[in-house]
Amino acid sequence: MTKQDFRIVGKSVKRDDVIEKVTGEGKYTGDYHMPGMLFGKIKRSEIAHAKIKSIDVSKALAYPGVKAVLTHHDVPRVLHYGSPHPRSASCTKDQYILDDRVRFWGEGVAAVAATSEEIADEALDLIEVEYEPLPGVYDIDTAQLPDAPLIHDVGPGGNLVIPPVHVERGDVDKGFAEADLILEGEFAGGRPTPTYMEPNVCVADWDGSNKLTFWTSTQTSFMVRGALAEVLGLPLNKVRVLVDHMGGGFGAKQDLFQHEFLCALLAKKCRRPVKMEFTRRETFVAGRSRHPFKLWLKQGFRKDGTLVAREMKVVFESGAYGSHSPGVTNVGTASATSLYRCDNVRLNGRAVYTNTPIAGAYRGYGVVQTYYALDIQMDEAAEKLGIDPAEMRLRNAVREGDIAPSGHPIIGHGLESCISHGVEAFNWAAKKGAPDRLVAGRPSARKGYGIGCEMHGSSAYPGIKEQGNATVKMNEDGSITLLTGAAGLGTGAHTALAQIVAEELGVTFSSVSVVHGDTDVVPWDIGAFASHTTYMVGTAAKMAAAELRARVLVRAAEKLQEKAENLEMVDGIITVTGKPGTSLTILEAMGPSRGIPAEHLIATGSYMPTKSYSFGAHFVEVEVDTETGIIECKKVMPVHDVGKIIHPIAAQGQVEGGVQQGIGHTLTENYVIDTSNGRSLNAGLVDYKMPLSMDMPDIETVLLEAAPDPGGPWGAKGIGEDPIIAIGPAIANAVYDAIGVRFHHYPITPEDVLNGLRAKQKD
Ligand code: SMO
Repeated sequence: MTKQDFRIVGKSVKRDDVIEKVTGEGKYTGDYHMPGMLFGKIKRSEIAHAKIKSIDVSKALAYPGVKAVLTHHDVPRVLHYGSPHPRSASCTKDQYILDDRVRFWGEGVAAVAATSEEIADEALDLIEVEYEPLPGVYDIDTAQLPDAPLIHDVGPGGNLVIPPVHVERGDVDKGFAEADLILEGEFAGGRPTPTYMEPNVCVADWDGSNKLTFWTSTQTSFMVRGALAEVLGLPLNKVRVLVDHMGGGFGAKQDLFQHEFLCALLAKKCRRPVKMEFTRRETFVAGRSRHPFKLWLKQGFRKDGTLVAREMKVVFESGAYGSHSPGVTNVGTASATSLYRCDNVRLNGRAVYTNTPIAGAYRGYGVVQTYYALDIQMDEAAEKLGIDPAEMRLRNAVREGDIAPSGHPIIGHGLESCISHGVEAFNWAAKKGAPDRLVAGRPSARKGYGIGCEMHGSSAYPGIKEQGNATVKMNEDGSITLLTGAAGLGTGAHTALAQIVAEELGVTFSSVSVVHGDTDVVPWDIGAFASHTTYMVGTAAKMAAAELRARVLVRAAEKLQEKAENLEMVDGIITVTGKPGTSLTILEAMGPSRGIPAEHLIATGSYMPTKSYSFGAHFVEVEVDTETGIIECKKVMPVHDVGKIIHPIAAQGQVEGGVQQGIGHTLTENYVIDTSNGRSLNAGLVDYKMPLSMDMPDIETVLLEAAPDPGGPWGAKGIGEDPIIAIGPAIANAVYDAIGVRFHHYPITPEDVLNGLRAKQKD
């Protein structure tokens, strides 16, 4: 990478959306109101697995203010994936918009449109459903029994969502034969949900030409357009999907949800706009959680710490429908080929249906689960072999040229840099080597230190190409409009894209404005996920900006009678190298003559990357109270290699948010399903404990530009998902360091701590 002075990239310029967000003026989908708009609500099943014998909507229909009711008799009987994501294409189509059967407690069985939300709500109680209960499956083990009740008639057999994923490299048996130490363990994780601030919401409106306009809180507007068009039997240009601001997505807003189809169908039936907005409770029941999992891991090590063999079996719980299970199973399983290098691996991944709410995409996408196990067992091996845990990781860290989970060789490996940097900055050796774990002034507390590592791919899924596009327009006054299909989840990625365009084009940051999320206007985009917006769309935007810049300089060269290659453009001013005093503004080069610009300046960049990996290491200090069992995360030093930092504060925000979410899923967050009947036990924020600001540790984020990726803008890589991965095992390892009790699951609750301490005392 050539050395370059950056004017805009690398600076924490003011994000153009922040003022309107903090003043409450930013528009979210829920803010849209239209004349004559109706409100939709969904009747949800109160039984987890049943046939619908009959459904009587006559009383609801007769209720004043009710305009339409839909049941499975009234909607197209089309099977769909639930997730229109290409990663899910290996999934059997397993969802109907409404079926004559329910497969989880809370699944929609009917939808109502009425003149107010209250009336729609009241009408739900007037719908009479008669169920014929079916035996249910509520956990991973039962789902795999040979005589387990079957949840779907489609699929590869049993309750499998997809055929098992098998990855094998090298000679595993030979590897184990050469090992001095073999460790084997079982791991498991609960069901954290992303708990975004903005509940899912959509508004549907049909016009006289039978065109659907659809506002929705989605990360993947073009996929929503595709799925709606397919099910409604419309060409793509008759469905327009718009996304304004979003209050978070975290992966879970990638699906095409039942309420989205129903909202469009209700609006069509009523010939009036319809809005549907989830309650907080519905975000749990009908949203998407992380996949609960069970995992068995066996690894062999040499005396010097070298990892020589790895065998893993993981089962992900998909819930009632497939959604992202193919992607999560493939990515989660393949991810265990890497992080810590091992030539001999045998991995098996499965996903099973259960009669529980649907698991989907959630930040960390299968990798959170598998790396939790890898990093805890790495710590156990270090202890058994008498090697410092950081040193153990340095010896095994993935390196340049190693094959990544995507199957591509790794270019730019930042893991060693992250570990080494953190060891110094965290003062690891001194802390870890301290003679005791006592906490001053708190006799019942013990402190402990732990490390966790991660690597995560952007656009790095075997066999799937992701694509980002960006269009850059120069307006007649020289101002710039960037058009992108990448949704703005609240990550700051749009600001980064504007910075990239301003930097590459040679204009001021404030002269670039971003238009996003209207499928009729912006270039096609696969969606904002996989930590790839800045990396992938950023490169597309840089390409478009470079093309535009070249065309401006050609015009300027004509006017100045100079060669274009002798010209420079900075902040919209074109100068001639070596000739101070000669300059043109963009407008003078391109400007309108009698209102007509010299040229229609519009360029589109298109980028289809194959892979990119970013790396990180988290260093954690915890305090564990041996009387209450409460674990407090006191200090976290997340060290991340992002290749090139585009917007330091936005990147830091991503890291801090990931740490907070990760602390939640490791210590307190778990959406609990009663395994005797499939009912949700804590679908709401009173009983589901997210960490709040008071629970936040002191976070000292370190961003490194250790291993730039040649495919990203000036080497930039993804940062969205990374920080949620390493924090979990780092905490579990720190808890062990504090109290000498090993936990192989999350969340690690106070009860677990007290039970663990009691069991240890008995030993
Ligand atoms: S879980 Mo992600 O938005 O690929």
